[in-house]
Amino acid sequence: MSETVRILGAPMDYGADRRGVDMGPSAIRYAGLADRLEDAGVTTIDDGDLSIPRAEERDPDAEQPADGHAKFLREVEDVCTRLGERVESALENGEFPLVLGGDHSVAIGSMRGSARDADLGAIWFDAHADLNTPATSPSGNVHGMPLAATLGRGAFGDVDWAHAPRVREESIVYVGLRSIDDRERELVRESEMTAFTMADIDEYGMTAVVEDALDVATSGTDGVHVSLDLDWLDPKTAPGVGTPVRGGVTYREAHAALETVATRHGREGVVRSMDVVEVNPILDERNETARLAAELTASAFGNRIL
Ligand code: Z70
Ligand code: MN
Ligand code: MN
Ligand code: MN
Repeated sequence: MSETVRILGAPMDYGADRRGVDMGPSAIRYAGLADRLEDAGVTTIDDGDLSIPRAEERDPDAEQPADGHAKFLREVEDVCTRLGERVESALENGEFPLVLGGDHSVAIGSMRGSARDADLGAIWFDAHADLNTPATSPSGNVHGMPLAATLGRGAFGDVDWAHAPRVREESIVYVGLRSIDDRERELVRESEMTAFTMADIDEYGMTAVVEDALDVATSGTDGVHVSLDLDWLDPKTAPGVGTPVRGGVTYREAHAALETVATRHGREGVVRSMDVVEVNPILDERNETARLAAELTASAFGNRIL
């Protein structure tokens, strides 16, 4: 029986400074996401986009934690609550929820929904650690905080993320980490998360790293959430992102990584949910980052040449 993927658009840019990631869902769809997924043998249903008020209509600092800064906190919470409900009901229908961001704070909603009825592991394909709290964040941007929010770390003021108690630190794995804030480095070092940096990919190769990451994320869990931040790739390959960091993953490494995920998913059905985030069409070159996002998602569902 073929897998049914429910596409959930979350055109949210509250969590990032560079405007434009709210156009990510349209750009990824326009780049042929549904066709690429159908090439991979998957049935797709597109839910369209969540309705999200424009940032200009809101005050980023209307509600702030006593200690620290988290812009548009209430707005992010509202979107993530609605998104989490959609993710949960897709899973209850036996479908695979695929969330299109938007900035990376959408992952708070994806993981909350995915972890509601399951112990969840996660693989974080990202240049960044996204483990800041409002107190440690240098920017106040919530897209640098989704893992802290999910783990219930840090004080987010009155905002209760109703965080998924079923995501444990030891089930979270970074792949491709290469940009980390000073205070965040301590948080990662002291955590029980597993971190594979770009140096680990150089040393062991992408396929071996992703195999290990899957072993960690599946151990003692009911399934894995895959979070793909396009700034994971090298900016020469994926220029359409808000926070480019040089020295990233190549085109071939990226496909190899997602194909490794697909192989394991095909055998064991281990992946429950996925998000594809941080595509910024304004900064892109002829939609190539969005096209890459669509292709890599298809690779994650087993698309092959032969
Ligand atoms: C920085 C911060 C970040 C994504 C940038 C950057 C975080 N650590 N995350 N781009 N996706 O502001 O917290
Ligand atoms: Mn990120
Ligand atoms: Mn339920
Ligand atoms: Mn990132």
